[in-house]
Amino acid sequence: MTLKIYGSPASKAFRPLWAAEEANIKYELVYVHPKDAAKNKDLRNVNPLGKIPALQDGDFCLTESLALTDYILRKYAPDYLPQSLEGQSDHLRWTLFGATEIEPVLIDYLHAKGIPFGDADPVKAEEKLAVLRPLFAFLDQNLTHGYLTEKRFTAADLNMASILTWVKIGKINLTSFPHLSHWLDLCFKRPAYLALREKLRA
Ligand SMILES: N[C@@H](CCC(=O)N[C@@H](CS)C(=O)NCC(=O)O)C(=O)O
Repeated sequence: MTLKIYGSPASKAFRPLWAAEEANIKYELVYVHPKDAAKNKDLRNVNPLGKIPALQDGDFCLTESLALTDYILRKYAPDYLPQSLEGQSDHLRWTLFGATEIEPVLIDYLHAKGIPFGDADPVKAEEKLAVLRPLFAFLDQNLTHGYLTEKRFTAADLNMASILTWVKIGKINLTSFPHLSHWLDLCFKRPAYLALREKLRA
């Protein structure tokens, strides 16, 4: 049975879709718009909370976008997982740092910029940027070897870069963080990332 990913590409479903492209597996995107998620019966069979993304692989169902990327890569492309104990701990560290420290502030920042809709609040946007800058500086310092761990692209990079797609959407200027900026460019130029963008455009 083909692995199914429920969600819309413009949501956090982009994360497992990217992982599936990196793993080069056959998968089906079951399109569910966030607005319709709560009342979509098929989705609720996979995720009773009615949130996207959700994954179904045979009898196995899973939720949480970053758990989905981990599952896909661990099962279908295990080389993407860091091999060393330190690398595995880094993977967990960066995934948690991205999800708990960076993402909530980034989302607040976007809302303060009026994205995706609503009134912009420039003062609040600047406050949120002031919180983000030291977090970006910390990432920058940890990217001097090119990638977040094991000096190669791993699941840790995929998770962090997929969280930082919000940086692109918010057009945040990263020139003060050259390592971070270079690394993010490399991530967004990966063949699997570009192939996914192309597929979604078609
Ligand atoms: N922590 C969850 C967040 C899931 C989530 O909030 N998904 C949003 C779209 S990105 C959603 O389903 N919204 C619809 C709703 O809450 O009714 C994850 O990373 O997968």
